[in-house]
Amino acid sequence: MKYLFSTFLLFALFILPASAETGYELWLRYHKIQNTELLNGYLGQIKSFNVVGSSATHDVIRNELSAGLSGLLGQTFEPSTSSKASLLAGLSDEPTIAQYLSESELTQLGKEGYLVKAISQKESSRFLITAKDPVGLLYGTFHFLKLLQTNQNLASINILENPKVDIRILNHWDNLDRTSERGYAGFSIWNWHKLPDYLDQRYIDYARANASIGLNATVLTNVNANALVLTPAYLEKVKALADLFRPYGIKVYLTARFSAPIEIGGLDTADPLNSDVTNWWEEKVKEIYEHIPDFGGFLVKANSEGQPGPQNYGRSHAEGANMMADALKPFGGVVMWRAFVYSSEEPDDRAKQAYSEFNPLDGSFRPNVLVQVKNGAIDFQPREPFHPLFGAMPKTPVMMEFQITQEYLGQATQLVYLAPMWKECLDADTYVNGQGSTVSKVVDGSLHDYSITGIAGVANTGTDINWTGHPFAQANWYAFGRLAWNPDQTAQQIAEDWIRMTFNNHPKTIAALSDMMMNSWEASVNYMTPLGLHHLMGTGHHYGPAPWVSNLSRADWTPVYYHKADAFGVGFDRSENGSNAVSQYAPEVAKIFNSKDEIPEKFLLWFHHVGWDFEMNSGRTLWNELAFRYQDGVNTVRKMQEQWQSVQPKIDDERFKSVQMLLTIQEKEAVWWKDASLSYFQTFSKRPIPDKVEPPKRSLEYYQSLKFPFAPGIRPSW
Ligand code: BDP
Repeated sequence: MKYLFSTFLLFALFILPASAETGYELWLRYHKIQNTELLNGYLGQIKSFNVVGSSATHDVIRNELSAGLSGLLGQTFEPSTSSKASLLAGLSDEPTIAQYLSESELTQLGKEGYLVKAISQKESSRFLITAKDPVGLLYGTFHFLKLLQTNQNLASINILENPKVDIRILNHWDNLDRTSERGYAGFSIWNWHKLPDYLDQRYIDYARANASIGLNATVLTNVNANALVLTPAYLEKVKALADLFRPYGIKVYLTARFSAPIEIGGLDTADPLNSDVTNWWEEKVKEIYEHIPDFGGFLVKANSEGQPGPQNYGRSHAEGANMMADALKPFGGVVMWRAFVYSSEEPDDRAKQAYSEFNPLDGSFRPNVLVQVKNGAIDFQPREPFHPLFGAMPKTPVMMEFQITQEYLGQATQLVYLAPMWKECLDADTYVNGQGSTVSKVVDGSLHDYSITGIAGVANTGTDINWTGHPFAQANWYAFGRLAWNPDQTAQQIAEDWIRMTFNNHPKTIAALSDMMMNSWEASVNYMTPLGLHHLMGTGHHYGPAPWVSNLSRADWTPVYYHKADAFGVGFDRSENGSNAVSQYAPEVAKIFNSKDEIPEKFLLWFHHVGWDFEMNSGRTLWNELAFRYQDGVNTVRKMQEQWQSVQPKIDDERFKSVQMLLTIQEKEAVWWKDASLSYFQTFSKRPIPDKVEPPKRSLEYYQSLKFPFAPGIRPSW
């Protein structure tokens, strides 16, 4: 027995890896730097650190630097109090720090901004991290650790950063029963039942992860809201989370169900102009701020997909939003009012409805209301042209809503790096104030001089050990934070940083993984919805292809409404001759979108119904091009499989196998999308599958028969 035990110990010590790479650490892996040149060079001169000053955030910084420096540099680091420490961190008005700062550095440093610089003297390298507020100092600390993790040369480092957007927020579509709408990584990370007394370590690690990428806010609950979260018992729980997140600079927000005064307030109306209703909200908001003095405010989905709202009482979205904004104003809170609305009666093109509803309301919202607009006018489809509301509300802060969780982009079985998609939208030119009026200038407030700005991402976190289900889905959380901080960064740079921090700094790893990531979104668009097609997914769960579905309770929930395939061709005519959705864009943009010949082909079928034999840029007919795109998407996934295989020696077994299996699933799913879609569209085009395109493996009837009653992420009532 004794022998057996010691044999096991030996096995455990020498054969099992020191710590399994579960992915739990995310990009905050502080494993010893492998580059000995760096370690023996100036990094070796980092012997001590001193975080000057005190606050809960300062303590967080000390812990992070102890863990980070000890792990990365391979020796124990404890906080020191020496003003000669190799790394000094502190607010810019601390005398120990101030002596190293110039006037111009001080003027350039804004709220939440930071400065990281080398203050080398003689032969010894020393470094300084400073900011005007503690959270800026925390951001600077994470930046410094990132420089180490990514093996950058620190010798003459001098980085001054300020965030470009004020509210950088995650939206959790999490329910109080711990299910997560459109969540593919297990249950909600909020354990409401055990809160407020049980404070899971995950909450802290969640806050660390967000702070490390500059996120400063979170909405804990689903936009399809449950009013119970506003009751005293739940507010205690919310307070517990808010208290934990505060040192990390993260403010808590909640979704507010418009009918809460009826459901939990005992009133018989939620009319925003009724004084009992306004009083109820005022009292409720007061109660919330007694629990959470820095509460951020409300996110509201109203009169959309069955949610209650002001229109139930004949009032406008502005009247509803302003009522809540007035209640929040004395405490500095804001309302994020969603523009994701489409009427159940309205026969108009769904893509036009949000603009039609909100554009006339520009100027009628209170200053503490932001209108939250999805990147595209339909619904987080694999690719959408930018939403026409960007640029169309100069007097109302319009904030961006991206979806990090991959509801329509492969859920948790596909590697799809979303930063290139977000960049395509942010970099798009609205032309509203002439050339260069990009969406990112709307979002960062510079185009219309907004007094408050925001960018939201629908979170992809869950209870899975690696947080996001697919190991590469972590990159989307990471990239969202980085782009929220500064929408002008490139998707490639963000990918490279993430790869270095999450995997390793080997050039082969970086080259292979960044290539896979950078091509993955275009590939997924090709094998799901090429050339501007959209909304072709399975009903309810949105998993897999179902372009044939035509019989749902509303026409604009069916794929056939969107692709309009017939004997002539395919695509939704939104040109002047069709729904005229093009007219919602500035004339320069509308002109291009309106023309079949000028429009970029990626948006062709979004705006036009095009004949099967229409000649594409490649010289192929539309039908052949469609088939080629589907095949191209599949081929890219196969290439991704090879690229992953090529880095096997550089990746730990655990994550290697996990991604390998997921890529096998992705390849099958890509082929399935191609085969099901082409078999279906062929019933209209009546043209052969071109050479070099693999013919569908099964019959159309087979694809139509597939059912997925337990696909994840679906709301039980859908
Ligand atoms: C759709 C989702 C649905 C959400 C809705 C929204 O399918 O679950 O409730 O968006 O954003 O994409 O409100």
